[in-house]
Amino acid sequence: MTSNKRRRLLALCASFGLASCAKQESTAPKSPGAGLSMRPYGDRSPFEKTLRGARESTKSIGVGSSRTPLHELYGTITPSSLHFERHHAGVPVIDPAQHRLLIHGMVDAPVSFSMEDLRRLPSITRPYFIECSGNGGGELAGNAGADASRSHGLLSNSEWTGIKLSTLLSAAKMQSGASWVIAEGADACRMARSIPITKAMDDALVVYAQNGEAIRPEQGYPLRLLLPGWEGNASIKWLHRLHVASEPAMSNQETAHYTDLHPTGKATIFSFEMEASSVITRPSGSQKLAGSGFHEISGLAWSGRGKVAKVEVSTDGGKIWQAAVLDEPVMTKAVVRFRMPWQWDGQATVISSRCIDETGYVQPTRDQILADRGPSSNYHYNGIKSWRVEADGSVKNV
Ligand SMILES: Nc1nc2c(c(=O)[nH]1)N[C@H]1C(S)=C(S)[C@@H](COP(=O)(O)O)O[C@H]1N2
Ligand SMILES: [Mo]
Repeated sequence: MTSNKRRRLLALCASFGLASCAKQESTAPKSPGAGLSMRPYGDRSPFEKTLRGARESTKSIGVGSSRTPLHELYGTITPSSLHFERHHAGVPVIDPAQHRLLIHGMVDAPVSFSMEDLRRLPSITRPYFIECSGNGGGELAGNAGADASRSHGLLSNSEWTGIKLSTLLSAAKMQSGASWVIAEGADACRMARSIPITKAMDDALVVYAQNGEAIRPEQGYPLRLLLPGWEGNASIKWLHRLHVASEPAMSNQETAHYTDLHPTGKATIFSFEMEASSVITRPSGSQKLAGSGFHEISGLAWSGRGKVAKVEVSTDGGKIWQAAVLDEPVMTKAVVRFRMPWQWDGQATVISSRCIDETGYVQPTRDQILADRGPSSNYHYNGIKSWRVEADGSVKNV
């Protein structure tokens, strides 16, 4: 270590008050049996009290959503058990041995795949985020909750394994004129969304695994559609049917919901892409800084249009913006962790982050969004997120 580096490290330790560790007692148990016994399916340390993100009120049985506690997590992968959930008609219990995926409509060779058939096909594993287009809506409405789970918790990032949808559609031999694929789920409402054929043949996947094991029932077991970078609603869970057509279905979910209402009363439909966004998770709402001095600022950034190119952080209420470090590798349409060292002077301030993606798109402010679209649609809200740090170290939503 160069003497310069050593001096900086010592200064850092001093800023934490890490002077003496001579008197540290060992916490090691006296015998191997005094700890936890091995379990068939592991669990976290009993000291980790992280709860699944607060469940919203449910209008009827099985309908509702839960949020990922972004402010309590590290890295980029969301533990499967903490993946957010959005169900419109409950979580069906599906025996994979009985499950089939039917591809029909404008195809020369209609085909019905069993799960065993699907697992024989060439597979692919990649991290991608899923974000509900309702994420951040509370920020626009001005009633977002206290923490990053409430403000941005309809976002999760998993490593998915499955098959390219293009592989399956090629097997079914699409006819000319085919321009939409209508995907339908095997839940009580048979939720359906129409997907343009260009997306279906580009990076769309049909996935059966999440973070190294079968996807959870709540994420669509045994099979879901995964449309990288597009609004979560279109990634149909419990996928059992793909109908190839020349027109979209104009289903309930793509006409009555998940459309963007303009102040004129007209609405945009089929607004699929999730635009660049970011949120500082540490320090963030409901956390408390232990004192002035060094703190790492860290958070998540993502773009449905490709890779995150840059994240900028401000610690003075938006006057000066500095580039944060992005954890490599930066993956397309996946969540990226950004970090910036910060010496907090102990004064009340506002911290914010803004994401710039590889297309050059810059995450807008809330005021810009209001000026562009008006206040009537709270889908696809991606405004710059700020947290207020009080002089006593407590962090609040602003
Ligand atoms: N079949 C079916 N697919 C569905 C839904 C649903 O209710 N039924 N919810 C959609 C919505 S609105 C979102 S945001 C995502 C949520 O995926 P997740 O619950 O795995 O997080 O799934 C989508 N796919
Ligand atoms: Mo959603």
